[in-house]
Amino acid sequence: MTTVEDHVTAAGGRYSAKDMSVLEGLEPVRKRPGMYIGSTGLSGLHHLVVEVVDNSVDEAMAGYCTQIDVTLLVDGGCRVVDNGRGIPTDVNPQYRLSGVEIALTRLHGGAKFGGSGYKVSGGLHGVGVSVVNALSRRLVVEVDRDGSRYRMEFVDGGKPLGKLELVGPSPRGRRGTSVTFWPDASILEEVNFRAQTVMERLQVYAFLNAGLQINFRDEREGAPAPMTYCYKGGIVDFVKHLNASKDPLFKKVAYFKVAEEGGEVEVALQWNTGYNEGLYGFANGISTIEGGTHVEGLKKALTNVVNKYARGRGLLKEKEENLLGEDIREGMCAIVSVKLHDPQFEGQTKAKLGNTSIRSLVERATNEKLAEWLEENPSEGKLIISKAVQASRARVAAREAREATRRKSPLEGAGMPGKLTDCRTRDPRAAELFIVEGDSAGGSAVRARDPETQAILPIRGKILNVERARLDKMLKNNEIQALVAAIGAGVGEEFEVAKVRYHKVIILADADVDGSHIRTLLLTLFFRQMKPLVEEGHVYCAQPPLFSTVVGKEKIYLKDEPARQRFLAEHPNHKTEFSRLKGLGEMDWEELGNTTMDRAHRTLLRVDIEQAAIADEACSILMGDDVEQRKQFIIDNATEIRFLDI
Ligand code: 0RA
Repeated sequence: MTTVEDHVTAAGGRYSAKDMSVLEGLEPVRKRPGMYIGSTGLSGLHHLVVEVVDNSVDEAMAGYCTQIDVTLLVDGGCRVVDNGRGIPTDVNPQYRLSGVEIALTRLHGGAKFGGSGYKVSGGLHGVGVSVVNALSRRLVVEVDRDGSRYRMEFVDGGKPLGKLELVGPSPRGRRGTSVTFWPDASILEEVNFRAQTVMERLQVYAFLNAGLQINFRDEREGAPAPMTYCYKGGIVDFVKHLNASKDPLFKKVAYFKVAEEGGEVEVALQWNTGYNEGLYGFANGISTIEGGTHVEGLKKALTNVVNKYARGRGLLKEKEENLLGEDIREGMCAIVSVKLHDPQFEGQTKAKLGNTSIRSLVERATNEKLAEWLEENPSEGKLIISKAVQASRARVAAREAREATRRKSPLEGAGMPGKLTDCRTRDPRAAELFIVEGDSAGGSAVRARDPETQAILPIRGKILNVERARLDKMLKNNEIQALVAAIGAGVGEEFEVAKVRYHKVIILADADVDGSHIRTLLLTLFFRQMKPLVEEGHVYCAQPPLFSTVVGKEKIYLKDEPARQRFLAEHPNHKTEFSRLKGLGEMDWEELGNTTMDRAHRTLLRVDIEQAAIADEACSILMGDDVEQRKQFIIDNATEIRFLDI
């Protein structure tokens, strides 16, 4: 947790440049960028924005900043302006460097990074900006402090062009920091920001910091309209927002906040009439998609409180069994946001909170505060219990349906679905499953595949929309049964990612509207019923090329419009027309193999969930009942339909 005291030095003075501990220069960042930002691809690129905004958000959490402006510039830069205290400008006597120069050119002593690039120290100032500087071809920082404006510029990964300069007085009353950076294309594979990704992240920041105003503007061509994110209700608004794409069970949102010496917990809960559970954890503003102690604490106390309440009110009879946690959480939408010193991030993607003290804090807070809320809101309490009771009945029905599926198609060997053309290898790490739309494309894929490692499962037409069905109904659908059996790791609560038979599950669908619909249906199924499959990065989308053309005797395939533009730039004399490939059906099996399946030539998109809550919302809107809302969503996102951050 960042508190005001954190920035007051031991001597009791104001935090200034002399208090910044200095470790080392920026070479390690340029040598091993992945260590600091997770990857050098798109997600790493956006991590740079996050690192800069994080510092401004820290200022806000400490109570010194109320507004952050993020702008994507026409020339490829990104500017982040806040109205915080401003990075210290005075010169540190030991290092003879200004605070600004230290913050931007030295890896901070307190900074530690996990494998995925998450900041493990959470809430420390001046940690991330130097990393951003190291990975930028140019960076300009401006600070308004004590009535003066200072400026410093860096090039080529953090080389200062001169010293921190006093450029004049600050505009009237202005205070704060402005960082503008241009990511370095010689290190990053991708330097084109995606407005949508940045916006999602900013929205989450705004939800987690009640009252903080974040303005987003994209000045590039074809950009979405400017957005302002500001939520007076904080995570209560977050929950309302998530449930707005669903049908809330009642209007109120249960909310409580408890702050103690060791940390702070804030919870907001609401139920909807749907069947999914949406429980999102954050620690120091970082999304913990793998859960952790805060989420465990909430779940445990929730089960306990709701059962006690149901018994106390006679809503659960003496001879009836306790409600299970999963029954109570059906249709629940909850945010648990904790702030703590020294958060420990664990797990595969360093997105699981490990601090055990937080478990008991969340548990105690929930036991006390949620019980109070239920006492004060008996009609809501009754609705929650009656929904959970229905869920428990459906759970029994689903178990029976699952058992029936299992009997029909045992998970191993001989019981594989008839339509599956399996690969020979039994090593899941090498094995790939292509889910192919339609029997004819399925036939081509079978011919084109590498039989050792590539399995093909054709699926016909539209699979069932799982967003609108409970598990028992889903499991009666043949396409879903075949998928569950082929992947071999179960489904729903019983899904065990360790048992998956293929480490790459690849959706191969057309690039047209029908193809994207089927892709969305499949992703929804995976996201809702096999979430670890997505979380652990086993789900991919194949990318059949959109264009082909001929150079001499050779047929060339180009994956998308930017690829076609690049090709034209590289071949200015190219005269041959481009044909637009409409679908998998237009390619013969050899073409399909060469362009889309062969490891040497294909490009796969890995599906990942950075902001699980937002992905959940996209899922609900795209697959739910509200047609108007879906239309609007598609219109809003038309330039770039992004789903689950692919
Ligand atoms: C170190 C100390 C103080 C503020 C900051 C860093 C700071 C860094 C960034 C980066 C972006 N915006 C920022 N705003 C502030 C505290 C300074 C004081 O005590 O006056």
